[in-house]
Amino acid sequence: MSPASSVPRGVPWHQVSPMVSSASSVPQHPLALSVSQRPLRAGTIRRLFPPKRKGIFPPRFRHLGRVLREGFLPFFPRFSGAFLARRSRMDALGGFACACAGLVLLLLLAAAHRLGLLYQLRHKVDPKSSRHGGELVAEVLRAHGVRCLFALAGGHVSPVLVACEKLGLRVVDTRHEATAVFAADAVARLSGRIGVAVVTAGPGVTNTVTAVKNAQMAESPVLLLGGAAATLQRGRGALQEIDQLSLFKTLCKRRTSVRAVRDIVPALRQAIATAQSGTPGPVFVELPLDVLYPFHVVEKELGQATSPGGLRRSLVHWYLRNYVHNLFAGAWEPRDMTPLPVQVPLATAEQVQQVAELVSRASKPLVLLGSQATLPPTPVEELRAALEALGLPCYLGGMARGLLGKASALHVRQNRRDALRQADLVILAGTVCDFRLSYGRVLSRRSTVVAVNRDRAQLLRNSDVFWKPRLAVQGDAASFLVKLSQSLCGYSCPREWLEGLQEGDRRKEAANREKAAEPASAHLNPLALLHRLDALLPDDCLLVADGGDFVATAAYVVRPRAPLGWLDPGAFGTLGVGGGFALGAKLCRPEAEVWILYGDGSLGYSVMEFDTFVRHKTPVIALVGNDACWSQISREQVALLGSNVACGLEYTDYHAVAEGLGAKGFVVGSDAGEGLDAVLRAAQATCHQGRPVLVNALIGKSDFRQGSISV
Ligand SMILES: Cc1ncc(C[n+]2csc(CCOP(=O)(O)OP(=O)(O)O)c2C)c(N)n1
Ligand SMILES: [Mg+2]
Repeated sequence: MSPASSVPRGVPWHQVSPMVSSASSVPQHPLALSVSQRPLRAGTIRRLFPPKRKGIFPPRFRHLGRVLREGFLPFFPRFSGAFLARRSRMDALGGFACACAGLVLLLLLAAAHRLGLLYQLRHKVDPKSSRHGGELVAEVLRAHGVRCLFALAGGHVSPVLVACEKLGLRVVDTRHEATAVFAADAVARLSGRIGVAVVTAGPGVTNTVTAVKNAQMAESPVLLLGGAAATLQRGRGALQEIDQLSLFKTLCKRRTSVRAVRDIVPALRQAIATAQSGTPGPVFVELPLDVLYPFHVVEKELGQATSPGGLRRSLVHWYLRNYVHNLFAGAWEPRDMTPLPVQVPLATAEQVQQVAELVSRASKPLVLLGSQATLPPTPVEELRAALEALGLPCYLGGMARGLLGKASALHVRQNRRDALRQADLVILAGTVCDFRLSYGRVLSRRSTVVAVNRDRAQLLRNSDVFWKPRLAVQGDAASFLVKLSQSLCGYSCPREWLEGLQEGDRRKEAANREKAAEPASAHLNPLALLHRLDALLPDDCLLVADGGDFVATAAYVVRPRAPLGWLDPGAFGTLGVGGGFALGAKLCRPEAEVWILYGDGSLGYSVMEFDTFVRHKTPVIALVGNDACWSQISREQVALLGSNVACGLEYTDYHAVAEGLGAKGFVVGSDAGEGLDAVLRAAQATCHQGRPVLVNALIGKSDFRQGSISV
């Protein structure tokens, strides 16, 4: 039997021959068969090529290793000793040549693959086509049910905007990129679809960072499309070039830079599915200039930078030409654009049953619903019906405000801390034990706590220190509550407990009304203003909250009328969301009366968007609680540190600013001002006539929020 045939197939050479003592026992590569027979000592082989751990390299690499080993060894007599002496120089040269040829072939194939030459063999370029990547972007968006997108123009993204317009998607251009993302965030929250913002490269993208982080904290599925320098000009000093993917590393669930036109569709489908799956959040897709413009434009700009002449120039010319062809190879082949499935984690039937048993045994159960409970796929109306069927008292926070309508016997609004102290069962449905629940410290050690959240980190936030769940369910809160209500059919909550909580609400609200009746130091009492607003709001209204003390006061006084009737920034506490949120909201619900409750400080971030409201015929009403101060900060800064530095503002004529931008402005609260009700009604009437309105309400100080935290 020849040495070669004694080696079992598929077994690595070094494993077959641990001890080599004679020529007949040395397993040899066919290339080496006629080489002289003096044995290479086993120790030498092992030292030079220690056995590799099984399974690290795929078989083709192991084979390559063998070829290299046997081809190269003869050229290193110092190492291979007697082995070489027994092989003819010619055979060794042959082996070496074959190994080199194999290596070169491999390298050539790798280079051809990298340059796209192999792909181009099967997928052609159509140099005459005037189609461009922006069209593919628009088609994917339309296939995903996107009806409007928010943008601020830039040459890098013009093809996307033009294609979307052509396809009938509404392109709403804002005055700041952050507004575009805030608006997309609002659309995502209200419509249950992906919200889309398109911004230009560099500063356009960097301007969105705060809004993207806000969407991440609010678990809102936003697709941010950013322009970028041409792939070919990366690192060569292109206009507005910056490493955008790194920027979003900690902010987005997925970041992709599209490398060729053919990759646009799969990249977008995957990004959208990722944004909506699990715990929703923002995703970023970077679309470089040369994957968005038509072939002839890209070729002109990039492909023929140098005309042939001399080898070096010819090579550069060939490289550029091939690069551009590879960008467009297979670009217009038909591709599936339909949405990929969205994954939603669900509670198990056993978990639901366990909680049903806990509820039926509890005498003082309580549900705390957070924003996550409003996420699709469960429609909010179905969740509302489930909560009403369950009959458990509920506190509603964030986007869940309004879930039970304007006046529900189950909706408890006040004295949450006291209620939590007394409750024997607390269900945290999408509510997180972060600063809003004093990191879990407000939960009583005596209460049984059940937490439901899609996100594991949020589910268990601070459970290692301040609280402990009896059951932690990683799943969707809304569908969990729907199933719970089904398994508790016929259950009724102990009456005394519910009535006690309702009585607490009545007492607190009576006290608030008394406070509202007190005259303010100057101008309007903010509580009185907000009570009047609450009295005048129609059932079909939507409230956007953007401010400090004034807006936080409103959260206690003004009652959202229906599910998804309240939008606030969420856990990131970002000032400046108002303009964008209202824009997105009005586009989703054109019939609704959309009110922005602004602090005067917060208004400054997005007051320019009145221009957008006017141009895009999105009539909203802004009510500005103008106290000439960044009061929420000032309140504690002065008390604790003794200075109002950087917290003072003026009673500025913001209504005049709005008028200057084409909206209608009112002022109320000044001595010469009209009656409050009359102004609010006039604002509503103007809005219904199609004109955006700003009511500049001058307000005095109130101690309503004394002791509230702002850090
Ligand atoms: C982008 C951003 N900057 C700063 C803050 C800090 N901050 C929180 S509340 C607040 C004051 C808000 O003032 P205003 O909008 O006038 O409302 P007021 O408290 O006076 O009612 C500030 C500056 C923030 N939350 N977000
Ligand atoms: Mg203020």
